[in-house]
Amino acid sequence: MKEFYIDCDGVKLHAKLDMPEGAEKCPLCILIHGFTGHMEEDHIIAAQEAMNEAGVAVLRAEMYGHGGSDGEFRKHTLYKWVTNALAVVKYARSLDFVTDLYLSGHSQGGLLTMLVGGMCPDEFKAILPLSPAWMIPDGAREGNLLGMDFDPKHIPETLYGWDLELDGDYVRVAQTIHVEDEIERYEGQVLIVHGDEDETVPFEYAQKALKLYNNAKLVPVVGADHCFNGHMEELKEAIRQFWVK
Ligand code: FER
Repeated sequence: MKEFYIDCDGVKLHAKLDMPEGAEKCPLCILIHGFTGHMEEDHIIAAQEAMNEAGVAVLRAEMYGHGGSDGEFRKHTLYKWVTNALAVVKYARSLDFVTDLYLSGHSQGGLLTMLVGGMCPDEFKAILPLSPAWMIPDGAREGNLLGMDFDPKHIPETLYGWDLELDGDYVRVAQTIHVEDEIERYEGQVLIVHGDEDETVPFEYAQKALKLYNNAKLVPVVGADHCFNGHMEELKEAIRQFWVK
């Protein structure tokens, strides 16, 4: 494992690169955590291990305001995360051992994966959104995020929910994001893995994405919650199977 920082316009992004055993040249998958998350969470490690076992190098990166990266949590927005992810993609592209590039992320990182997939439609061999939280922009427009209601036309200075404080700019940014447009722009292969008992992101969003994508596969994990607690082996198996077919 190699630990380092990737520069994003002066913002340091904490990253770790894990190589599969014995590989010289191999594919690489960028892997991104969710909202309030970081790269050492059990489900992120599980995804990383499954990819490594399938012969894929994994570049875990932490986004603005999360984990060991620069920035304050309350000031993160999806635009900042998109800018960060593009810097990570540029870094990954510069590595000469990489054969094919893949992008994966959990929840808000899964939403990010869907957005960046649409922005770089020729960059990735496939994208793997895990429990992607692509209802966030809808929630921002409807005035419901973090389990709290607000007036979407009079966005509060700060959102208080889930014991967190989040700047209103998060909502302003999220309101402008239309995930369907980016789904349409990405015509490559997509693997969605989602627990059918997810209490944070409704499973129906995975079914809706499956229909909208040109070439998607959905692996439901029966009985699993948002972070696949108690179902880590099924998450790993879904990911391994994607490569080892
Ligand atoms: C929300 C529901 C889910 C929300 C964020 C999430 C900002 C993200 C969850 C995750 O990334 O795990 O209302 O509001």
